[in-house]
Amino acid sequence: MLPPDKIEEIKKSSAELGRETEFAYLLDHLEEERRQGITIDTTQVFFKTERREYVIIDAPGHVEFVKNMITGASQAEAAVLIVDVVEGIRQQTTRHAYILSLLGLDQVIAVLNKMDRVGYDQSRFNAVKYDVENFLTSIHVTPTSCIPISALRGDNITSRSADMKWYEGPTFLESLDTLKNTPSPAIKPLLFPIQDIYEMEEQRIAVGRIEAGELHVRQAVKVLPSGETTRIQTIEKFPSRIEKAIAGESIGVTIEDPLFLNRGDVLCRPNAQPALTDTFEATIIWLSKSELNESDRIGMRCATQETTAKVQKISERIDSSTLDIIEKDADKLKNLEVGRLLLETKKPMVIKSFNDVREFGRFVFVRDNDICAGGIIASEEWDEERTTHYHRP
Ligand SMILES: Nc1nc2c(ncn2[C@@H]2O[C@H](COP(=O)(O)OP(=O)(O)OP(=O)(O)O)[C@@H](O)[C@H]2O)c(=O)[nH]1
Ligand SMILES: [Mg+2]
Repeated sequence: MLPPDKIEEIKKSSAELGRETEFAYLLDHLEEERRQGITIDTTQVFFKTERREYVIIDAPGHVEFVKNMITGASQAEAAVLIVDVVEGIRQQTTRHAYILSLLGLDQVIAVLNKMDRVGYDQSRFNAVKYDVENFLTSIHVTPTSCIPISALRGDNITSRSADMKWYEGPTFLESLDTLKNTPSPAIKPLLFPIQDIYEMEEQRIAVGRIEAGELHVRQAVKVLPSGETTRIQTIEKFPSRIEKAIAGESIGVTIEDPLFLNRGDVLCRPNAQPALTDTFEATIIWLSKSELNESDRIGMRCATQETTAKVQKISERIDSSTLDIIEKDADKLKNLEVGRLLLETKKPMVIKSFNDVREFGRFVFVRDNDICAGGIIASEEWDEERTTHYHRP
């Protein structure tokens, strides 16, 4: 599906850097990425099959860029975990897989790449497959398939490999088409976090994206955290006006009463109000050279809500690449470590478990204008089991 001028550009850039045609450059646009042969930033590419449309978000593997990887992964519905079959499982494989499970991404396709470099050997594939599946199972991720490929030569990508007749599973493309669509949260009670207020022609329009449920004109709504109630007067979906909007839509609303809505307010149904809480447990991955200490106060953003959170307790400190618990009741977290925390926020927040409503189940920590952690709200399934030790077979 690549347009010819794109292929030309890749050939030219590869030649200039003295390499064979490097399809990796399709996703690595930055000069620095091409020169060093690594991905730094995330890139999106679009394509479609007969079944559906896809957006691929390419994410970097290198440990220095975990933050970018998380940015990419947090927008995804499914993940493709690529393992070099020559190298087998490495630290970056386990760390990335763990982050996927941390983000609740449970649809994962594993591909074992560079089969050409091991002579398309079935036993090498089986050995690495065994490791990968064992590891993923230990963190409660079940790969939908595990596919031997050569990205360079196109084996088992869109068509079956002539050099791996022993492989009977799906090609990569076939396996993409078996992924399930994430169910729409429209059937849940309304959650509409307000992102901004536009003042237009004497009107105040509150804009944002509906994260759960639906909203219609004249519907009664409650504003959180204030608790005031009003009714929806109009729903604007520029440039037109609509009667009803559902989860996933970005809209603007005006209300019947002269209340002052603000960024960070959440509109819900008066009879289906989410709990407001200021104390909860969460799991985070800490991504800053400076440490996070117990009792620290740190900026927190969840959906459009912003507050300051105090770290009441670090109940576990976990190595993100081995999943080993380094320490219980720790007093600090270091770069790239995972922590289970008890947090207390300055103002009451609408918080949901990640499995319930994604946008209200994840958050970031901000210090000195820099995002330094990503986290999710511990759900019922997020228990001791998930942090069991992993031992390579
Ligand atoms: N022999 C062989 N080389 C491959 C294959 N797939 C990729 N490569 C080479 O491996 C190198 C790295 O490829 P990339 O696509 O940049 O790898 P990546 O996983 O995106 O790397 P990061 O994004 O930096 O983590 C490039 O030189 C590719 O040409 C393959 O199937 N066979
Ligand atoms: Mg890359």
